[in-house]
Parts: sequence; structure tokens; C-alpha cells
Amino acid sequence: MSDPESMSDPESISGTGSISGTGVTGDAGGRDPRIVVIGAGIAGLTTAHVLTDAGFEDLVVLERGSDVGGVWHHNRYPGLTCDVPSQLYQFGFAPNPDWSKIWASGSEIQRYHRDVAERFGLMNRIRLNTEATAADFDDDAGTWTVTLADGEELIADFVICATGVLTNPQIPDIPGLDDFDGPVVHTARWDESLDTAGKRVAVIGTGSTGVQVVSALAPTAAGLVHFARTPQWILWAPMRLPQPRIVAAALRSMPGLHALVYRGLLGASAILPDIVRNDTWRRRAVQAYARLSLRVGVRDPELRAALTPRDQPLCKRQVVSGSYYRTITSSAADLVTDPIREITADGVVTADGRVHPVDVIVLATGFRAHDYMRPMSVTGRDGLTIDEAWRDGPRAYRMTAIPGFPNLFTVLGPNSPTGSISLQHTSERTAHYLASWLRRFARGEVDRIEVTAEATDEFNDDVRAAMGPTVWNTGCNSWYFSESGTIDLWPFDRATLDRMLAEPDPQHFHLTVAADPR
Ligand code: N01
Repeated sequence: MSDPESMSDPESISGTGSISGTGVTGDAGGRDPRIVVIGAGIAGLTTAHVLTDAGFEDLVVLERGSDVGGVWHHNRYPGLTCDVPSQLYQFGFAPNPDWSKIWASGSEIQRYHRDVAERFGLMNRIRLNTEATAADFDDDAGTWTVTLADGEELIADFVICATGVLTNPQIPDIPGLDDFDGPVVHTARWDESLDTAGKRVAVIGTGSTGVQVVSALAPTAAGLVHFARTPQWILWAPMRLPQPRIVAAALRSMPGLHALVYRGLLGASAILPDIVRNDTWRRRAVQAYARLSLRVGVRDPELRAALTPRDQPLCKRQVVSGSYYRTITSSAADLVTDPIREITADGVVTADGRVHPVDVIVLATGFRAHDYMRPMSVTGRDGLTIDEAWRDGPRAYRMTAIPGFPNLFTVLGPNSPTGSISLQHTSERTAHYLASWLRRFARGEVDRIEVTAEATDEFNDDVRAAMGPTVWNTGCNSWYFSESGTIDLWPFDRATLDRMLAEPDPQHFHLTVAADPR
């Protein structure tokens, strides 16, 4: 077994050539680390921008999709809208004054990501349609070999997994699903040639996606049945509200004002962790608003009872919609809360024995949210695989480092998903944190960086303790929970996040320095 504290052989660390082919030494220091970033979504684009901006030139981004954008590229279902205001849901380094709506559509957000990748010169570093299938650490050389689906191998000093959270669709295990005669489509793999107009449509799932797709498909369908075995609380909001042109003009002509608005929204969102963590008047006010949204939106007491969740508002990722209650109370859609027993060639059968004939089935059944970089196989020091390391669920140190996996980091890794802190902000903070490590590598101060098990345990103990009093822990079941029952979210406030990712704490790492660094 190799000892992470031991000095490595400098000869074996140099690796074999440059990934990007540039081999150029940037402004970052004496030697240019070879960096492979996996994923070109929010986390990958942020990482690529922050690191290249810091002078790290030998960087390639691998993206298995045919475009950048991550979830915003893969999710193209009708009605897709971001329920976070656009002026907040954007990169701090790329403010966009011109959002057409207060809450932008999925396609507009996707165009924004593409535009950012082009404007910041990232496209020539991104290899689209390129899937990394394996990453293996070479104990002797201290390098990573990243294997692509076509067999090509890249040698890297650092691997950064920016592979997302809501990436791999969850296909439900419903008996007979494969026997259905018509189209079955998961919302995260929408078939753009599918025309549901005039068809009888089944939508399964009541999360943010199910609620959006029901409202979008019902008006043109010949009938829509919403299979909602677990109703969710829905906050009403006017999701189609345009961003006034005068606002865009003002933000465009006064970048200082725009920065102020962004910081203001970021500041305002700082109350969200408090709402989920403590039973404050603010939490109670939001919960009262959710109940009011249901009461006002659904007048029929029987239907309202069927739509009333058993858990308390905010326990799951909060659903926001301006149209769902209007749709489900109209003649265009039917609500079915009985669980599904099976699917036959021409319909859905519920537990009460009723047959619901449909032509199309839409699965809004969510994601395998704790896969992270998998199904890519990742093998770290001493042959340790990520599946072994995460047998009891994903665990990392401060969302970004994993014991046993030297020089491998995650951006938006375990514990990063949260409805209460901007993902863009978290990505930027993490990327700057990684830049600090890379500078040390560039200066030859360190070759191998591996977080200690003790520091990781301590962080996870703190996370568990902080989860105790959160609303997430009040008895609902959601994608927030990992297979082992831990809540895979960030329980602290933004100030804590900023502090934890301000500068690396060498005491929490095994650091190996070559005797004669190249
Ligand atoms: O997925 P979900 P989602 N039979 O996991 C049901 C983000 N997002 O795609 O609760 C019947 O929330 C399941 O039922 P149950 C956001 O973070 C953001 O909707 O297990 N039903 C549940 O109702 C969100 O939280 C935006 O009983 C089955 C649903 O499927 C996250 O994505 C927009 C079933 C899954 O809900 C995921 O949301 C959209 C079965 N066999 C999404 N299996 C923004 O606007 C599963 N279900 C930013």
C-alpha cells in the first residue's frame, strides 16, 4: 500500500504530454498542471472560466452531450421554466441584463449558457459528444488516466468532476412499462419530434418537473391524466411575468447597478438557509403562503383534499407554479392519486383497478440524484473505487474532495445541491478554491493532494448535526435523501460556505511534494 505522506519519485510524476496540446505555461506559476474537467454544465463552465482566467491553460472539458449547458441542454420538455429569478440564476462573471422574463424559460437559459461558453472563449477547450467512461489513478506516476468512450486516453495531473446532480434520469420500475404500445418519454430526454396535441397523455410525477409539464401539455392534449401518488405543496408565482424592457435597458447601461441588483438578490437569498434551518416566522410565513396558494387555487374541497400533501411545506424541494392549480381544476386534466399498479399496452391501471387509457406516457419521475460522476468508473489510490468509497452514500469534504482520490475534485459534489444557495455561486467559490490548490502545484509546493479521512468525517459530522433541526428532516421522502438515509444537501448558510472554501486548509490534507518537482 502506498503511503500518501511519502515523497514521490519526481521522475514518475511528469506524465506523458499535454491534454490540450498547448503545453503552455500560463500566468499561474512555474508549471502548467494538466487538467481534465468532466462536464460542461453550470459547474464545468464555471470551473473552466475561473481556472483559465487564473492562467491555467492546459485544460480540457469533456462533455458527453452534444452541447454545453448540462441540465439545460438535456431537459427540453414543454413548459420548462426556471423557478429561480433569472437575475439570480446566472453566473456572477456573466451578468445578463436582457432576460425576457423574471423567470426565464429553459430554452433561453440554454442559449445563455451557449453564449457564455462562446463569449468567454471556452468552446475551443470543450470536447462535445465526448464521454469519459473511466478515471484511474496511477499510484506511481501520481497522475490520472481518463479513458473516453472511444478508447482514447488522456493523462492528467488533476481531474475535476463537474458532472452535475440531476443528471441521470430515474426510470420507474412499474410493471408493464416496456409493454406500452405508445411513446414513453422521460422529461429529461424529451423527444422533440413527439407531438402530444390531440393525444391522451399520462404524466407521472408531482415534482417541479411534473407540475410544469402538466400545465404545458394539458391545453392541447385530448385529455391529460396526472398520476400524483404524493401531492406536493406548490407556491403560486406569476411565472410568465416579463422583465420590463426599461429594467433591461437600465441594467445594460449601468453595469454598476446590475452588479448591485445581483448582489442584492444574492443577499436576499441569504435568508433561505435560515428558513429551512430554523422554525422562524419566515418559515411559517412561507408555509402559510403555500397553504393559501392551495386554498385559493383549488376551491373544490374534495379535489383540495386530494391535493393536500401529508408533509409540511418546504420539506421537499419547493415547487413553484403559476398555472398548475388552474390546469388541474380545469376540464383539460384529471388528477389520480391512487398508486399505479401496472401499465398495459394501451393504458395505466391504478391500485383501485381502474384502467386509464392513454396514448403517450410522460415520466416526470426525477433523477438518480446521488450518482454524481457515475456511471463513469473512478479508481483512486490503491485500487479504491468510488462505488466502494461511497458504499454508504456519497461523502466528500466540503463538497469537493474525497479521501483515497488524490488530485481529484468535485464541483457541485456531495452536499452541494440546495434550494437555498445559488448553484452558480457555489460553483464559483469551489473553482476559486481549486485554483488555490493548483497555484501551489504550479509553484512546485505540492504534487499530490489528498483530503484526510478525519477531516472528511469531521465535516460530515458537522453536516449531520446541522441537518437535525432542518425542515428537510421533518418526515418527507424526497430526492434529497441518499440511499443510506443521509440528507445530501448543504445545511449551512452562504457565509459558512464562503469561509469553508476561502482558502485550502493544508492541515486537512495529506500533501506530497516531489524531491525535485518539474
Ligand atoms: O423530480 P422529483 P422532478 N410511480 O424527484 C414520482 C429540479 N427542477 O424532476 O414522491 C409514481 O422532485 C415521485 O413520487 P413520490 C428541482 O430541484 C428544477 O420533478 O416518490 N410516481 C415524484 O412525485 C427538483 O426538485 C426546476 O411518491 C413516481 C416524482 O416522480 C428536481 O429538479 C424545474 C414513481 C419525482 O419528483 C427534481 O424534480 C424542474 C412511480 N413509480 C426540476 N417514481 C427549476 O425550475 C417516481 N415517482 C429550476
